Amino acid sequence: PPRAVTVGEGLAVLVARSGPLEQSAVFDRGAGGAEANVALVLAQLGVSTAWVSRVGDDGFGRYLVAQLAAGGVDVGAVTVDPDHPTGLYVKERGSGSGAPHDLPAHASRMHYYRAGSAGSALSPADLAPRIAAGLLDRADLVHFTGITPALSASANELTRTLIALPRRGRLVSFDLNYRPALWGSRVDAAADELAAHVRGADVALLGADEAAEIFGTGDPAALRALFPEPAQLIIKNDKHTVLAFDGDTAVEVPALALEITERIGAGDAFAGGYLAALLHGVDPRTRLRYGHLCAAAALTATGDAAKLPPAQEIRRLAALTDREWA
Ligand code: KDG
Repeated sequence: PPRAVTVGEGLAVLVARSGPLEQSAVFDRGAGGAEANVALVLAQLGVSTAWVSRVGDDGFGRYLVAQLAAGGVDVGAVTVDPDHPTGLYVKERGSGSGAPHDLPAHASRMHYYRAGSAGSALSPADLAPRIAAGLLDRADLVHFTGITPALSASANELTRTLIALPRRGRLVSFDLNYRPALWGSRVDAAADELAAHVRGADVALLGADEAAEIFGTGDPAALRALFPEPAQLIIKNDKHTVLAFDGDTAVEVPALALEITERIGAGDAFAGGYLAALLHGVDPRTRLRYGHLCAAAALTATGDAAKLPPAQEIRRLAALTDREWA
C-alpha cells in the first residue's frame, strides 16, 4: 500500500451535548487535531499511515495515542513529553433555542486550551529521530496544515524544515486551516508563512472563505493566479463545491446533499479522502468524490474524526454516474 505521514498536534476534544457551555452538563470525549483526523481517514482507506506528534504524559495523551493506534495509524513516532500537557479543545454546540449565548442549531464554536501544550513544543527535532526520519524517507506523501506554524516558534520552524526536506519523489500536501484564534494579531506573519507553504506544497487545499480572510480573495481563478506553484490546488467554496486545479485543467464536483449535524472535522475528512484517492492512483474527479464522501461522514456526526463506511462502499459511491451523484 502507499505510505503517508501526517505531522501535527493532536487534541483531546470535549464535545458539549448541546446549548451554551454554561448550561452544558454533559460532554462526550473525542480525539481531534487536524493532522490526526487526516491520518485516521487515510488509514481507513488503505494507506499505511504514521502520525508524527507530541502528547503529554497524561490520560488525554494516552487516550489520543490509543485512538490513533486503534484506527490503524502507526504511532511509533509520537513522543511523550513529560514537561507539557496534552492540548484540549471544547466544542460548544448550538441548540438554536435563542437563549443568551446559544448558537444556531448545527453551529459550533471551538474553545482552545492548548497554550504551552505538548503539541506546541513540536520542533524540527521531532523529525530527526531514527523512526520519524525513516518514516519520512519511505513516505509517498507527507501532510501538514496551517495550524502547526501558528502554535509556537519551534512548531513554525518544524513546518519550514518539513517543506524544505529533499522530496525524492515524495509529495507534500498542505491544508491551509487558517485559525485566527491561534495567530491573534500576527496576521501579516500568518499570511507570509501560510502563503509560503501553499507555494511549497505539491497539493494545497484551501477553503474559499479562509483564503479570502488571509489572502484577500476566495475566487478560484484569482487564487490560482496567486498560487501557480502547487501542481494541485483544491478550493472548497461556501456552496460546498470543490474545484481542483490539476496542472492546467480544472475539475469541479459538488458536495452531496445531506443534513449537517456538525461541521468541524469535515475539511480534514475531505483532505484524507482526496489524498487517499490520489495515492491509490485515482483520477481527479473521483478524488474529489472521495473527499466529499469522507466529509459527509464527518458532517453527519458530532465528533471530529470521521468513521467511514467500508472502503468498498466508498469505492462504489465514488464510481456513480454524474446523474446519480447529483
Ligand atoms: O479541522 C478540525 C480541527 O480544527 C480540530 O480538530 C482542532 O486541530 C484543531 C485545531 O487546531 O483547530
